[in-house]
Amino acid sequence: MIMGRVLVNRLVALAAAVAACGAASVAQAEDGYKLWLRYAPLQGEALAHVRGLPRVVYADPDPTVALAGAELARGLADLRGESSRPGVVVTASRLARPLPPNSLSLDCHDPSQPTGGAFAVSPANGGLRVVAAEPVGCLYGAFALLRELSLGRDPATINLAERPAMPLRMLDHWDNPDGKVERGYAGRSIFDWWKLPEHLDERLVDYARADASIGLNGAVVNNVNASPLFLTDRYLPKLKRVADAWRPYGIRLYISVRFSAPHEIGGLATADPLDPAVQAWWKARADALYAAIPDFGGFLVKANSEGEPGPQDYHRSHADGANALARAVGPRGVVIWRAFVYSAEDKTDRAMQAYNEFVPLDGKFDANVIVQVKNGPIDFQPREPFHPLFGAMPHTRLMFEGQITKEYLGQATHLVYLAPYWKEALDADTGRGGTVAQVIAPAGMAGVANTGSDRDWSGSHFNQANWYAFGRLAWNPNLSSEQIAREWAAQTFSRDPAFLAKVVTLMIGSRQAVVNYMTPLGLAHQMATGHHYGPGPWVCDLKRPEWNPCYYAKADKAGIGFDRTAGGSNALAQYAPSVAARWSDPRLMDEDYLLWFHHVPWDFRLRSGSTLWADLVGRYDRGVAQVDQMARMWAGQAAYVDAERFADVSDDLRIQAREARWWRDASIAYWQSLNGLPLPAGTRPPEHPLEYYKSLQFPDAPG
Ligand code: GCV
Repeated sequence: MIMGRVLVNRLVALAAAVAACGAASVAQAEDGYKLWLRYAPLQGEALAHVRGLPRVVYADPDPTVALAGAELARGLADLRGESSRPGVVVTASRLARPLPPNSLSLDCHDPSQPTGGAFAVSPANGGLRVVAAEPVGCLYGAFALLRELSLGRDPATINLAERPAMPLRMLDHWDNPDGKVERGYAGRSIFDWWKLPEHLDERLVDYARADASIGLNGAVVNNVNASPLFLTDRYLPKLKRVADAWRPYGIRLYISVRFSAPHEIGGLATADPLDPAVQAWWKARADALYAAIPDFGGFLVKANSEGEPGPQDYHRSHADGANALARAVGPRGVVIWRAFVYSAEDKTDRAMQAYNEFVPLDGKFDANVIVQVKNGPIDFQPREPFHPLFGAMPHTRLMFEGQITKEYLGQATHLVYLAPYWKEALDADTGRGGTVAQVIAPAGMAGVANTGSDRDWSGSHFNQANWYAFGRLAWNPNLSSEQIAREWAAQTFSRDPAFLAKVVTLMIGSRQAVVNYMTPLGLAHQMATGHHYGPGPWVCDLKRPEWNPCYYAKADKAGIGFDRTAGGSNALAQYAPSVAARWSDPRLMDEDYLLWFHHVPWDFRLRSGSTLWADLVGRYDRGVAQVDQMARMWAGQAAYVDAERFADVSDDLRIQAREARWWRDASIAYWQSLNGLPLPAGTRPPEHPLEYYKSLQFPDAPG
């Protein structure tokens, strides 16, 4: 965030507050730091309800239960508009039974309750009771109760019984030890490894609290393009300090490891996973980590991918590599092995390589190995079909990897709400015995984090919604995108129904808008190489073919699209027959995936009757119009949002509106240079000639 703008916004907000002095409800300037945990004072009947709740919270001295009690007392005071009078937390070694009347009680060691973070909340004895088998269940229950109350629910009607849908609910940080964040658009890393272990930034505690509030329970603290530093003795006390701070919030710490570390920092001649000395080295490192951090989560590995070292360097398989590390970790934790692989030598369709590599290994991974699969087969594109590995490895635990940081979706500034995007994959029927969400249920979900040192954490206020939504979906993938958007917007901005109706609509439509102005009709990877920000469909001169946007669109004078049918790469055959059948006929299929699977002529007729060319241009135009509409909707919300955050979002929408036009114009200019077709009647020509768009350079792009 630009300091000058922040300062100006603050002054504007202050001026507005002074001008409106005396008015009943002046929204105070906010910088977004509090995320969705603002607990803004309730009003009317909802206020009367929380004021009627007891002020005493009964907890026990377990650190997690104590946190839950304090959160409840503080949150209730804020909701009552009495922040200066937080309730009292009474701790006992175990709660007395019967429960004290007229109390809020946290009953957190009840063996009759399910384990794994489950909780129940119900009215009891004139108050409310949160019950769980373990302290962390109570913490989740306290946050859930506060969420319900924040949304205006009458406590007398609150009856919750929840358990997480999957055991691992994680964030992966692509943060480097020097503080830079790969594909990070929210400032620098939140981890200051240089000052640790002596200095622990309070932000790391606030981070853990935010994660816990949405049910997340793990974080990988460093980039998958991993530095071996994290395996050195020097980093042990640093990692320990963070893990200790996170433990009460139920967040387990994991690290990404570099496969060649035994050779690079261990002084061994090799990192061959079948070499006993290498195995002993990994075991010793794991033992040292567990001695410092008894609940250490485990290792995340990117191997033989994009130049990272891996077992194939020693003619071993991914299973050999993963199992060597898994045996070092043992039953104490897991090894999460990424399936994001594609090679410079392999000339098969990039979208097929992970499946080809991993399916033959099904059943060969140790029980504590989890294979982590991106939502789609390429790389977090605005729209991809679900990854064909889901459902295709029935004897291996598979985990879902989504990208919260919007590398290919407008990064910090474009407003794109990602819940509909992730749900498209999670809800997809694999045709092999369940949806993607069902396939991953025994393992979990990991989201590439969008957090950074910016005051608003995520580079923009609406990007916070994606962090929130990822946690909520990992907790329960059956939640609707609308419900999550409504919850988030009500807690983050305003509970006013008129505001929520507009903002939820804006959020829900935003994903299709970005698809329309960037990569409509199943196009993918049209972003300029390197920064992945703006359009670069013309790029075709990079050595590795699959790093060129032209590889994905396969456009020429005759047509456009990647033929993945039997006549082409036959990637379709990697899906279950029932799924492949849905996408095999370009005339009958869901046109959102048309050019992903088919190469068609420019005059191909879509079901609407228009030609592909006319429809494509129409979709770019629709994307631009959708962003304009989003900006108009937001412009009408000034009364509901503090001036600072209102201005921040307005500025971002202005950038998005300009850049949606840039995407549209550059793409149309390029396709036209290939097909030589006139624009459909009434269509605005691109603002500049193609050469202008090609000449744009962004050496200063973040991430
Ligand atoms: C961490 C994409 C990104 C890379 C990222 C890689 C991955 O290629 O552009 O920055 O590397 O995905 O997921 O490993």
